[in-house]
Amino acid sequence: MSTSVPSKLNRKQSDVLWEQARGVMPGGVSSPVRAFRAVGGTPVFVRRAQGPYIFDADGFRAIDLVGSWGPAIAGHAHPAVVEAVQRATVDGLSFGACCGAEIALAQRILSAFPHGNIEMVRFVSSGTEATMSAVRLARGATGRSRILKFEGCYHGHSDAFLVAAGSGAATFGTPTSPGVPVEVARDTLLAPFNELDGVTRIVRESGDRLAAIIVEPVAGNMGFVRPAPGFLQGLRELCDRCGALLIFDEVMTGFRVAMGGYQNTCRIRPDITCLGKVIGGGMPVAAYAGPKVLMEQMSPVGPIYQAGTLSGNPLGMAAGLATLDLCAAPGFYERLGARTRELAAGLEQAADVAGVAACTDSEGGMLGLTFTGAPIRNFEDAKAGNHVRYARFFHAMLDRGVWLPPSSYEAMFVSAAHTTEHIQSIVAAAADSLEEIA
Ligand code: KE4
Repeated sequence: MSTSVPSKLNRKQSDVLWEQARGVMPGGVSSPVRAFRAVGGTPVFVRRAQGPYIFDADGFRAIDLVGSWGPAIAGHAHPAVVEAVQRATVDGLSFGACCGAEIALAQRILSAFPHGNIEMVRFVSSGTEATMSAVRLARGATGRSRILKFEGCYHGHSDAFLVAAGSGAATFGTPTSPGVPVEVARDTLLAPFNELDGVTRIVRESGDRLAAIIVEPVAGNMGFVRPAPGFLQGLRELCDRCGALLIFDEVMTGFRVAMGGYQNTCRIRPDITCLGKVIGGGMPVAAYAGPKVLMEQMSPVGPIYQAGTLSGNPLGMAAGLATLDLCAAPGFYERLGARTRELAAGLEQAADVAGVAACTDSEGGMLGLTFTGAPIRNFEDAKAGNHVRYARFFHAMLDRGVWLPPSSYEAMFVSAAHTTEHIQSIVAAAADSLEEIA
């Protein structure tokens, strides 16, 4: 949807690169959201990033609230992370063999989940691999084929997840993408996020065929949507009732909203946890994790197969360890959460002054801004937001040196490198921008 007034700044070099990119890569990008289809204009080409900033091909600097979609929690190119990766690099980039760094990062992750539901970790190279493998584990362990996901939750691009709901409370999936066989989609059920009625009916009618319920415990792919009181607990009880496994997709929330993840905040214990983003500190690292009795059903111990050339890659392990070291500093999440709440409050106040309907919410270092009159609770609410206004806000902020997610169906991410001064600059830019677009 090309809707907004593209950037007023002269981004000549980005235009040149954009032309070249579209000649050699589909849509000019390696991942669709980067193409600015939702906000219009020429995508930014980042030349380098440092701390809270990105620097684009035209030399413009912007305060970054995308943070590589979550990994840059310590700020871009943090010296400790860079040094750890440089040190690992000189010993070789990839072995395709066991290495001690995998054990160290696995132990570090396990230590962040002290409640007994996570005893083993398997590393993969993307969030998609993590959730795809978690579903295969759930299907293999239960001998069942159906899974249930929630509208508006995104779990990566494996076939089982590229399905849309039909009408009604909980329905069979229909493919949202060519290439996804109907037969695959029909094994994925959809229900509205934050509602238990549809899930309860599914469990009552055919819970004995349900392998897993997968959910983002705090949704970050339809904007930021907080779980309603009792929702996650209800899913846990429904899974216990029918023998399905509960999968928390914490690829985004893991080590982002708290040490470990949101499950440590909400105290609901999933059977399988998917992680990514922060645990790789910017390198391609993700993981799925759970109790030994489940995880040891994975090859080579058990019969359920999953593999990966670059899984447990030494550079990724080094970046992840250095990042989690920084996250383990005393008060890290308290400071990050306070800074993020300060931003959320500032944005909401700026909208209020400009007479623009907007809602914000945040958890740890993750926040959402929607141009709606009330907080969004599900995908229907998210779709009803003013997306044209968001697109205009995006460019107005970019022109003022603030880089927001190029889609209103995303969350924003604050890093430890964002100071109060950065937050105040963002809020000032927002006040100006909202006045311009109101
Ligand atoms: P990747 O395969 O992109 O590493 O992870 C997939 C994934 C799984 N689960 C959750 C909760 C996720 O948010 C993601 C990926 N997040 C998007 C941003 N919303 C990645 C950005 C992109 O697609 O380019």
